[in-house]
Amino acid sequence: MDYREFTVVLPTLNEEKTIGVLIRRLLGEYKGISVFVADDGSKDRTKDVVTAISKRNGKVRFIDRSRAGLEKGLSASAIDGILGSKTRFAIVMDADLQHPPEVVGRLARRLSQGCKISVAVRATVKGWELHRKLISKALISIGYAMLMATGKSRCGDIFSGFFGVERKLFEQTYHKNRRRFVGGGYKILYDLLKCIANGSVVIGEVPYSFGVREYGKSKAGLRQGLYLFKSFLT
Ligand SMILES: Nc1nc2c(ncn2[C@@H]2O[C@H](COP(=O)(O)OP(=O)(O)O)[C@@H](O)[C@H]2O)c(=O)[nH]1
Ligand SMILES: [Mg+2]
Repeated sequence: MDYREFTVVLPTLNEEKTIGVLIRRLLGEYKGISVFVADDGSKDRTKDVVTAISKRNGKVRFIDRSRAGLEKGLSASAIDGILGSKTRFAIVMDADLQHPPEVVGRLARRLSQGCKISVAVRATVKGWELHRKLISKALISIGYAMLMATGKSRCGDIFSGFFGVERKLFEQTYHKNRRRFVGGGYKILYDLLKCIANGSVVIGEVPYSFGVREYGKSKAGLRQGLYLFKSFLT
């Protein structure tokens, strides 16, 4: 595998405890890979940790989105990272180690085999309270039904935050459908799927186990739930 064709996009908000470990693992396991950290003004040492690594490795980039006055949000940050990456493919993942770095290679392989999108599918989710599991299941059913009703391509985890995409496909889709991408939300993959021409892409799937967050705090909450309804309706 030639990892020079891949950029891992990492949206961050206060991930000082995990970001350094994650980037070093990615650089160690996937020779030649690029890393793009899109940060929304973390108040901890996230920026210091990443810029220290990027000084030694030109393939690691950091942007402080808050200084550029850009719209805040996980999806908005991921979009900037994908559009700003210079490689043929981009892989978006969380920076808190809940997305295992070893899955990146399997997502990359699917893309290099011809899938335009590859999705890490949560086969099990550890550590979520029952109410979060139930709400998630209900929302996934709604999203899935909406994709089905409009004849869109689907996959086993339409809300996954861990996926790879051919940059050209993303660029074209995003530029035609800018307003349908909800920057403040978490569900960029769903926004992408709902905008892609019917049945036009092959999606590769890689099952994995979504880990427990051991460091830092989840930023998911009611606000992201509301943004999801905006995603459904736009
Ligand atoms: N740039 C940016 N990253 C964010 C934002 N909210 C969350 N993240 C990052 O997105 C990833 C997933 O967030 P997290 O809170 O762990 O969501 P959860 O896993 O669904 O509970 C982590 O890398 C966060 O640092 C945001 O508003 N802006
Ligand atoms: Mg998380």
